[in-house]
Amino acid sequence: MTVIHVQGRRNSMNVQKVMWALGELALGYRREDVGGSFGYPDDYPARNPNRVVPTLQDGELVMWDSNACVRYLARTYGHGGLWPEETRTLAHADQWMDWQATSAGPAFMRVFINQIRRSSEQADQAQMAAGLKGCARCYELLDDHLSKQPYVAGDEFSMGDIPIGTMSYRYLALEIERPALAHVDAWYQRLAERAAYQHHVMIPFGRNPEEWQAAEDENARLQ
Ligand SMILES: N[C@@H](CCC(=O)N[C@@H](CS)C(=O)NCC(=O)O)C(=O)O
Repeated sequence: MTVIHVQGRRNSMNVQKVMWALGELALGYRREDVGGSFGYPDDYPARNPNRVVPTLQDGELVMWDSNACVRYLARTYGHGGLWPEETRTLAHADQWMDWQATSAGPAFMRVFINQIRRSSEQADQAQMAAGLKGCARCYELLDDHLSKQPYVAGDEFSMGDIPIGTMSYRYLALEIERPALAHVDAWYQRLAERAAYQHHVMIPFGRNPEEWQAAEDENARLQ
């Protein structure tokens, strides 16, 4: 049986994308706590010169960058499911993955870092305000898109939902200003019914650096 090795702490959003994909595909896996307060093994830079988590190993293949890892898993193990067979649907799944990485993700990180990872004294309010504005713009666009179809690439759940779905658990859980997002909320409810999403993504992350660290400790060793 295939056992995929993932290096990365359980409370990393980028690790969660890969774990969720593994869960959807019902693949065997072993996750190792790496990054954050767990630090990095000495051979990590040789495996991942980008020196962030996650790193995925499947047999001889070692690779990194979360959305690329999700694509690899979907293409290798999820034809007709996570990996849509129809080329236009596949193109849209791909598009929304890149959009998460290059548009929605950077805006969200400005919010998340200042709201959770920094103390209120350290928070950069200008960066936070810019992040909130960027997120509102991105989520209004997503809401409009999801008013026309149940999942980002069409009628079925696909790999396209994974990066933005992972981020959305946090965006919707934060105590921040958000526009009204009826269609995003309905899509999120659909994701929240999925066992792999519940297990790998819907993980409480606290409200401040102390609670964040406590949650990181609580999740150590959990698979
Ligand atoms: N583009 C990379 C970004 C990875 C990244 O920034 N990972 C964060 C965690 S979400 C990280 O490793 N932070 C440092 C650490 O945890 O030690 C990916 O998508 O995999």
